[in-house]
Amino acid sequence: SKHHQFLQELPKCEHHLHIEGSLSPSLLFRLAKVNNIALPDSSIDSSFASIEALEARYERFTSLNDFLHYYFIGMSVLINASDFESLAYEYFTRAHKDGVHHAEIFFDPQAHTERGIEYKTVVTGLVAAQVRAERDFGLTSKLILCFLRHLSAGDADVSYEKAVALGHFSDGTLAGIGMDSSEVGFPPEIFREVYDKAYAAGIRRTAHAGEEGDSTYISRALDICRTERIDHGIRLVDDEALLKRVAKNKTLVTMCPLSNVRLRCVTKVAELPIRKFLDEGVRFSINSDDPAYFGGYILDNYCAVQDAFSLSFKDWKFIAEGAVEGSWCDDGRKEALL
Ligand code: ES4
Ligand code: ZN
Repeated sequence: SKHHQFLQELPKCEHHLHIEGSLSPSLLFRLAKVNNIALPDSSIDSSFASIEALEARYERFTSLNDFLHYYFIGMSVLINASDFESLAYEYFTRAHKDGVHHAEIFFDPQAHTERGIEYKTVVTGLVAAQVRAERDFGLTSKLILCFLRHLSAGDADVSYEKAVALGHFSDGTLAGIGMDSSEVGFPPEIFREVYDKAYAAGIRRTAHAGEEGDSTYISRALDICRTERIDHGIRLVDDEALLKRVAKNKTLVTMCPLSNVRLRCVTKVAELPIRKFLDEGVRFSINSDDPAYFGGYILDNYCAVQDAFSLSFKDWKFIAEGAVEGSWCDDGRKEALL
């Protein structure tokens, strides 16, 4: 439709994309074969019988944890720097096609170091893809180091210090830190110390909050971890005062509509508080989260929002400008993006 042409051409920034979540079933099977990685036996989980069976399983996630089980198995096929480079370059190619001009990408170093892949291998591959994407498409990008919240605060600290020691925060490779994985039962304050260190060092901070967890996960991320963004944040609607505070402070909420439907946080996109956020002036961006798992890349998410809310040109202008303003790039790049 003509709206979707408009949405394709609209300059976009992506702020909520787990690079490991852009691993398609076809690349997963291909890398399992070339790297000689054993996937679960299909007599135990028939989802691994074929690409098609795995794709079908991805349409039936019942929760965040149900998804995460497949997400962690999937990334076990990533071994060499070149695997991470291929993965990220494929993502950038698709993002460019969808009209993304700037991307800030989550990655989960602990999920790789835990299985014997060095932090440096991961970053080397991702950076190689970033360099090619900027050269080939003019697409700028940054990495955001995420802590797995089902692991300990001590483990998070080891991951953080590794990045600090390699100078990846000071040299601009990493735009900041985040936290992801299972939310309920793993509140933000577990990671208070490492967030305090990042704050003291002037390193930017975000956290997944209010996806499956209630609105107190959002207030605790803001108050205790002093996050500058909230990833998902859909439970903001349950706390009117908190929502008004987020609007006033221009805190960026990175929304992922198709993810929220697939993980059954909402039953349909129309249930998301997008109209409320626009009316209250909450700054938010629309993102793809784990596009290979959730049935859509960023433009699919933009289109799903348009189909559900019939937004005006003015609404889209507010969203697009807010996404640039909320980006973690320098002012010169922001001016070019606007
Ligand atoms: C994630 Cl959708 C989502 N939520 C929390 N953690 C994640 N890691 C990858 N995708
Ligand atoms: Zn996410």
